[in-house]
Amino acid sequence: MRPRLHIPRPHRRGFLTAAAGLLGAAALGGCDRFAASPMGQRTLKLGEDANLFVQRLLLTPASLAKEFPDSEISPWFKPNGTIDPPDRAYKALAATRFEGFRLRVDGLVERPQDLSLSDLRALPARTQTTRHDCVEGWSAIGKWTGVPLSEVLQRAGLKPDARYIVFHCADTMEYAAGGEEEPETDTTANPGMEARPEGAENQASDSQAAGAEAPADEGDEAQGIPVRYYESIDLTDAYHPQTILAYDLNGQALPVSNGAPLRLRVERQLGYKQAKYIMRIEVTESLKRIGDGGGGYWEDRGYEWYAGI
Ligand SMILES: Nc1nc2c(c(=O)[nH]1)N[C@H]1C(S)=C(S)[C@@H](COP(=O)(O)O)O[C@H]1N2
Ligand SMILES: [Mo]
Repeated sequence: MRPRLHIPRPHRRGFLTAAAGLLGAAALGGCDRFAASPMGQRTLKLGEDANLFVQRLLLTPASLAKEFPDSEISPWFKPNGTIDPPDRAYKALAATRFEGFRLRVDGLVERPQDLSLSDLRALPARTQTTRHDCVEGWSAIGKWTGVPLSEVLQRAGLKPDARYIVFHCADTMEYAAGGEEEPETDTTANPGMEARPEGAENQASDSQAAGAEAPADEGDEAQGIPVRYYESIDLTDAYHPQTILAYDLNGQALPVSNGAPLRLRVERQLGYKQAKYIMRIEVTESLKRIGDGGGGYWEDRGYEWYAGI
């Protein structure tokens, strides 16, 4: 399946130009002040400031997902898909409450980053109460707090060829046989329904229960190569103000079941885009060489890459 951009390439420039036009009229908090200041005029150019500029352009009310009052927060945010990654490396991190966690940011960036949870919490934060919609047909409203993805990307600095942001997750979904035939996968499964094809999690926990040494994160002859969850978005969504790397849910540290220590919120898309257990963010020019090239674990199994709500 070919990934599709939300805004077809030829229209993208038009969209940004239109957004720029709105800048003159709309009151955008610090933005209009910045743009109007002599300093702003001078610094709104290509380079470092392009990130900020694009981010501000996208802060138009029409493009925001609906946000809800606290009174509408769901009493329980149903965990779905992987709820307890079987991977040994992940379990080790979870055991120390993610003290050793470092979010790796690499690929087409000027300055690769390794950010601890306290690094991430020290960056500007955004809180948003939004509705999550799973293709399975259920919804939940949660209050998410995290760092805008744009902040992290700005620190890393995108190279000119950057077009996609790929989220590599900790959780193994299945094992691929190395060098042999593709293992049979259940293409009828809905994201979140039977998210783990038979065996993956059980294999890992069974072998652990039995005291075997087989690591879920390195693969071996018996289990094959781990296929982990991954997702991707384009730069338009990456710089959207509601696109955050969330570390809190409803004012508490994100539970493991909902994606601890860090999960994506990309609010104008469906549940399966909301990558949990993010370990690494890779900036790429193309999605072709990642996974099976569809742009995500479920996309590789036939689901839409742009899963707009
Ligand atoms: N790493 C990872 N991210 C994931 C999934 C998963 O299995 N693994 N499932 C997706 C699906 S289908 C949904 S609906 C949401 C569920 O998020 P929740 O557990 O917070 O409800 O996570 C998405 N992100
Ligand atoms: Mo889902």
